[in-house]
Amino acid sequence: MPDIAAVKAALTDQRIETPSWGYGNSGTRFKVFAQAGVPRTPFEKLDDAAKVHEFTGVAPKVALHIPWDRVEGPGGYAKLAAHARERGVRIGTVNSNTFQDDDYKLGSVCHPDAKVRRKAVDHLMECVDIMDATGSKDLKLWFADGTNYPGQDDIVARQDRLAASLATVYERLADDQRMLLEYKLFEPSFYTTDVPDWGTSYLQCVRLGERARVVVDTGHHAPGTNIEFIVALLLREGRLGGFDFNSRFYADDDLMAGAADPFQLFRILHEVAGNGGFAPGADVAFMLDQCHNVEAKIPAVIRSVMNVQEATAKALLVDRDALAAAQAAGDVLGANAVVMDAYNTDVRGLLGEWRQERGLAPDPVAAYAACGWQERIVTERVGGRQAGWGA
Ligand code: AOS
Ligand code: ZN
Ligand code: ZN
Repeated sequence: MPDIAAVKAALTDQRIETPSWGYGNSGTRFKVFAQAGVPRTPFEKLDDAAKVHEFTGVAPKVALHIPWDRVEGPGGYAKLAAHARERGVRIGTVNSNTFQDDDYKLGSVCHPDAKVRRKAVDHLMECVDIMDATGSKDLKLWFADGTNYPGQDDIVARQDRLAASLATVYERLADDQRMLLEYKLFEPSFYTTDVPDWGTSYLQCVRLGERARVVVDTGHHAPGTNIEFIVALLLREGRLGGFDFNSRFYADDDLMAGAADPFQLFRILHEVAGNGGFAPGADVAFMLDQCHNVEAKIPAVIRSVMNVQEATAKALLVDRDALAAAQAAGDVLGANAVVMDAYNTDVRGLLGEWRQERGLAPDPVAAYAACGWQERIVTERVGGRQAGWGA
C-alpha cells in the first residue's frame, strides 16, 4: 500500500497555477454576465488569486495574460511582481495574445506577410521582457493561426514561418526560462490550425531545443482522444511542459477542471504519477485555464484547485507495486482493480487532514465564504473588468 506520509509530502510539493483571466468577467459571444466585485486591475486579480492560495495552500503562482494584464509606466511589472510577493503569491506563466488585433486576420507568426509576423514576434519579445521584470520562468504560447479553406495558404510554408518566428523568440530567452507551446484542434480556424495537436507542437519544440515544451490543454482535443496516452509519451520524452486544466462537454468549454469528467483527470494524473511527472525536477506546470461565466469566480477557482488536488491524491494512492505485479502476471482484471480502487477512494478526509496539518481549514470553499473577502470586494470594487475574451 502507498505510504500516506509520502502521499501527503507529494501533495505538499504540488503547485497549481491559477489564471488571472479566471478572476475577471467572462462569457460567451452571446452575453457576458457581469459579477459584482470583480477585479479592475491586474493588481486586484492578484489579490483574488492570493485568497485562493490562502485557503488551498497549493496555488502560489498566477498566470498573466498580455495585454489583458498590461501595466503602464516604468517599473510597472516589477511593482506587479512585488505586489504579488507581498500577498504570498508570485507570477507564473506569461501568456501571449496574437489573436485580437485586426492585423491577425490571416494569422500571426504564420501570417504570409513578414510585417505581421514581425509584429507578432515583437509582442512575444515584449512578453519575455515582462518575464524578466516579474521573475516568470515560462512563456506560454497559444496561436489562433490557421486557415478556413483548402488552398487558402500553404500548410508547410506556414510551419516554416512558425519555426522561424519561434526560433527568434527562443534565442531571446534566458537560460532558466522556457517556452511552452500549446496546441488546439480547431477554433478559431476551421480547416487547418497551425498547431493542432501534440505531434506538431512536439516537432516544433524539438527543433527549438531542450527548453521548449508542449502544453496539454485538456479542452483542446477531439472527443474520445486518449489524453493520458499523450501525457505518458510526452513525459517519456521529457517534453511535457505543463497542463492547462479545464473541463469540457463539447469543445473548448473552459469549465471548472474536473467538473465534467473527474475520471479523465484522474487517469491523466495517474500517468503523471507513474512517469515521474510529480518529481520537482520534472518541471511540469499544473495550470488552470478556465473562465467562470455563471458561477462565482473565486470559489470556482478554489473548487477547481481542490478537484485537481483530489485527482492527484487518488493518483498517488495507486498501489504501484501491486499494479506492476498484476501487469507482470498478465492479470488484466487485477491491474484494472488496483487503479479503480485508488480512483474510488474518498480522499476528502485525507485532504482535510492534510490541510489541518498546515493550519488551513479543512473545507476551503466554506472558509472563503466565511472570511468576508467577497463582501469587501463587492463594496469596494465598482466597475470591474471583463477578462478579455470577446472584449
Ligand atoms: C485558447 O484556446 C487557449 O486555451 C489559451 O491557453 C488561453 O485560453 C488563452 O490564450 C488565455 O491565455
Ligand atoms: Zn489553454
Ligand atoms: Zn482553450
